[in-house]
Amino acid sequence: MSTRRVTMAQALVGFLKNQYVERDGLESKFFAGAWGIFGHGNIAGIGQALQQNPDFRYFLCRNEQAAVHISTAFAKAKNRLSTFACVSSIGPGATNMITGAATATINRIPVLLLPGDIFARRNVAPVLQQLESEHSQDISVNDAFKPVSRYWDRINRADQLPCAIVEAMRVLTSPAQTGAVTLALPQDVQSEAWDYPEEMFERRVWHIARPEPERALLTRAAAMIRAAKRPMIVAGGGVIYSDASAALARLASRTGIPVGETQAGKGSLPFDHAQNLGAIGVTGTPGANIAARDADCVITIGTRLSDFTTASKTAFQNQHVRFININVNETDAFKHAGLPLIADARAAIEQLEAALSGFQVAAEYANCVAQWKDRWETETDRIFGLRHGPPVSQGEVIGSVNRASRPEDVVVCAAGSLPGDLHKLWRTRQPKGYHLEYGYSCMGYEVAGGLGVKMADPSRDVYVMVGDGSYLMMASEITTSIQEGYKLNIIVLDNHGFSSIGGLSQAIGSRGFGTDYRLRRTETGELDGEYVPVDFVALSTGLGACAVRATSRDDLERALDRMHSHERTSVIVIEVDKEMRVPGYESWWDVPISEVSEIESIRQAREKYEQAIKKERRHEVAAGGRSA
Ligand SMILES: Cc1ncc(C[n+]2csc(CCOP(=O)(O)OP(=O)(O)O)c2C)c(N)n1
Ligand SMILES: [Mg+2]
Repeated sequence: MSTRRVTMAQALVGFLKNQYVERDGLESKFFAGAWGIFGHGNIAGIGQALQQNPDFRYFLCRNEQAAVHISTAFAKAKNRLSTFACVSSIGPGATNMITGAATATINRIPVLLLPGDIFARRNVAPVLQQLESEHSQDISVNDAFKPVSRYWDRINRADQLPCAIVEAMRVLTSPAQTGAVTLALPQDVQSEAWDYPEEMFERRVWHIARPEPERALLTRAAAMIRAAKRPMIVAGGGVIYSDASAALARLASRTGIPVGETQAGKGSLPFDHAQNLGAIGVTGTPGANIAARDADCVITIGTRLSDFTTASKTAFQNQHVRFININVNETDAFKHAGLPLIADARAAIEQLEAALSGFQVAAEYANCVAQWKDRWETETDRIFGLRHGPPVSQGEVIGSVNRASRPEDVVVCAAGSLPGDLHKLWRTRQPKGYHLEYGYSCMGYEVAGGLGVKMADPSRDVYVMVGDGSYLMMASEITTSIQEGYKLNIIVLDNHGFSSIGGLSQAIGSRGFGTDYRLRRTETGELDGEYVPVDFVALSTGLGACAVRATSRDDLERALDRMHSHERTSVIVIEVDKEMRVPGYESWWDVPISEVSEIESIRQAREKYEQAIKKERRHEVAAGGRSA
């Protein structure tokens, strides 16, 4: 066997740069390079290996958490067919990546994390940044990656690497298993040489399968749909990752079955497709939520059925409702006692369409769908057309940005009140036009995520819409976008704190406690003074962006216009009225309220809560579904 004597880190980089994936006959490189920050825990190992492999590009970011968000957003925009590796030193550099790892894993997006680790040889311990333990020397902060990784390993000997990296690749390229994969790299082992088999460095292509649904279950599913009076489809992220939008559009058009979209699934259909009722769930449209309420057969495709989609299990109220779950992931396919079609979304949709040939929903139901759609367009126009303030309303700002963007452009967002409003209002015209990280809803994802999306397809303009709270948490990657020459369009909606959690606080009777950015007043000892002054324009220009403030709607539209001519990352800061919210429609979310309290408003909220929770269903124990 011919071998190559290289360090463990050199072998790792040598392997990663030769990994490819193939789906539907199309091949692409799986890793677009590595993001990260060096420290003593990786500069001499992975850092040196990256330096001698310029064809595996190293990208320097400002925060390791951001490195993972950039990579996650890139991989999501690439339908999980490509991603980055993320490297860090030991200790804080490594643990900064844990939030990113959780974000990737919860959203089922592949990223490879390579945190440095303490010496395997141990004799010099405790090294700088080492967590010591009395009961084991086989522990480091990197053990904290275990619950947030789909595969976790520590390379304690150079010759362990080949066994670990093929497992890492298996998980990263598995549509059902994918998420963050962590290989912890002790800093001494990174620099140790071994005679690695030459074969390890050959080009390797990982096939991404499109598993087909089981025939017998597909036949049963088609029979269930044919017998249904009010069938409905819930489209999740899996529709988009599987590139199944065109297949779904055909199925919906031919059968007339309406579609509700989850956050990850928004964009599955263009907003004006005749069967697209838009957002479903807590942040859904009235049409989608009424359709869900009464549906007797719900066909879910590529969704985890999170509480935002199921309105905390209150969305589906028909006593006879049954679920058919199309999902590559077995756990998801069995949810709600559904008939499990464990399959690729596109393969299953195409086969279902064939099995449903000639089937159409009743004319009366089709009319309802058309009316709901019309009414929703009118409601969206009303919200976009408000002339509130100044400060203007958030809904108007969304309307202006939506109009300023082209169909192929992408809106990026993650946390706050914007995700719900965007879910309802954004008119998505292409499957990749709506990029929401709403699995982990991680404040700080927005700017970093925007950079990942832009890198995935520089021909699209990226509009990052971000609240002041999230912007303050991590605006740092503006600097990185300038370093790399990727232009982002960032709209900062400043409402001096948390509109989302502030609204929730009102709803639970807590009157906004701890959700405004206000100065502490000596008289009261509380945060109830003037607003904390923050100059977001100065912050943005300080990081290297062009930035302007807009105060009115006309101002905003002029600034959006001018944004097109800016060459580098550009920021518009606009104050929005926190109290002028987009309403909720026909839905509910379970946030438990104190059973006892000294505050009257909390007692009142609790009473309402006790009524509302009665609507929660136990679909998981329903007979039928899988045994039907
Ligand atoms: C990292 C992180 N911390 C806390 C939260 C909980 N949280 C959700 S939204 C929100 C407020 C976001 O504020 P901002 O970005 O200004 O958006 P707004 O609610 O004002 O629209 C908080 C604290 C979160 N999602 N992520
Ligand atoms: Mg805010």
